[in-house]
Amino acid sequence: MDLNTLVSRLHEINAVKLGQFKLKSGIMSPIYIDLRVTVSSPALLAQIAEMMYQKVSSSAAIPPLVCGVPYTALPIATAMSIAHDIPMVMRRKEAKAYGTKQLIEGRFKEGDNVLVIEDLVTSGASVLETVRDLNANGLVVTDVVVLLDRQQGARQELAKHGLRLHSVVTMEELISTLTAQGKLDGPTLELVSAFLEANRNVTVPVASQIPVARKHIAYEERAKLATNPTAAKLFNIMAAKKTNLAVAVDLTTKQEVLSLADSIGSEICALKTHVDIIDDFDQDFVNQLQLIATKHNFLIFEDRKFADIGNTVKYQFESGVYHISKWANMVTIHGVAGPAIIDGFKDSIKQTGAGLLLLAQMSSKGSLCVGEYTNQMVEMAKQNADAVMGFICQERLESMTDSFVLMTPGVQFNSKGDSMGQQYNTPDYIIKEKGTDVIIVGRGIYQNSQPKVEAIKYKEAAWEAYQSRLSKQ
Ligand code: S5P
Repeated sequence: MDLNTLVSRLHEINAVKLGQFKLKSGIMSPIYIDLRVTVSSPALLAQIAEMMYQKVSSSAAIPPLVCGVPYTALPIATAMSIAHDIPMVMRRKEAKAYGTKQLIEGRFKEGDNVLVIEDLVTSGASVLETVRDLNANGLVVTDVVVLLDRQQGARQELAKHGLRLHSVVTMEELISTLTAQGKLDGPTLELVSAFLEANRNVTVPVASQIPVARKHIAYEERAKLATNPTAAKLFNIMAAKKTNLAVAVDLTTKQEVLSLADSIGSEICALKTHVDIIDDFDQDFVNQLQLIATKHNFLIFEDRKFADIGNTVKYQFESGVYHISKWANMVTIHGVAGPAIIDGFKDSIKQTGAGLLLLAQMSSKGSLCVGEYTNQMVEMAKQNADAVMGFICQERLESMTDSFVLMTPGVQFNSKGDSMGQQYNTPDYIIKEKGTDVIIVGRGIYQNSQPKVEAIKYKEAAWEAYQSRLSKQ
């Protein structure tokens, strides 16, 4: 298909729209190209993919993999992949739900080169987001192909990142073809031409720069970066005791919890409680637990999962039977009520230096703590970095800075899950592959006939995974 036919077909299917449109970059444009509509014209879609393939192959070697920028370019990439038998990989746009989901789907190996396919580029920001994720997974990108280059800075921006841009048609060519075909004239043509002139090769800010590959740094260094005192304390304990194991002691009598705490205390950095499941909870329990914690140098972590408005959680934290604020070094909170929940903790935290752990992701099947919710939890933490010490999460996200501690439950050696939706991963997978800091193990340890022996196994596995993560870079 030649350019003339392509432009007329795009015009016919209403992929070229005239009016006032806000582009992703924030710029207002009198012309908008909507290539999403091409999914309703499969023959045209296939021809577009072919034109893009020809364009790249005329000046560069076609890489062994293709990847479309989500979402508009996915069908184009698929069409090219099928027509030329080039395997495809897919980038997930959403933050992943939990451990097992990959950011890049498909089979590939480190160092594979990927051709990035996009419908059109303005600033190049969307392409760079995809390249960033591909790079983070060890894939290499040298070439990017688009149907339309809007000529608003993308070529230069991509070149800065060592990326060659191939485009089938430029905005200038599109406009001149439309004009020659009599589809653009009078004031509209003037408007469009003026817009093109004013915005030609203007480099608009790119929202998402490709970050320098993030290094894993040692826990003792992380302690220095921490903005919450309990986070610093925890990192220091982990480094000193050489353990990134926290144990969830979900037992229901004082005696059981205390004797397990004393027996495994030397192996752990934190002990997680659910005090509301202890039948005979009393102040003596707290006193004894604190003595054991001091003896073995671990922190007490009450997994209360506060979720109400600020005023209510203040009472729940400080009052009632448990007086959690008096003894817990750290507590978990949900973000459903919005950032104001944190205000409920501020008074007591100022005095005790305790830390809040935000539930950014959960280990249970079908958890709703995913995507935008997770992103907002990270934002919430950053806005309250004095009170928030870290996250309960299933993976280290780029947005989670090194000042936060990342703690992951849903860990067992020999089970994939329970009958009530819990999902398990191994210590090695969580610490090495998912990049979080602390494993939280419950039944894997306290239900074992030899909990101390088992705790040592978990401790060693998680510590080895951490060391290998540090030495890999
Ligand atoms: O997403 C989560 C968050 C938490 S805090 N999934 C979890 O399982 N937890 C807690 O971790 C849960 O309440 C329990 O205390 C522990 C996991 O226990 P296990 O017996 O399944 O290892």
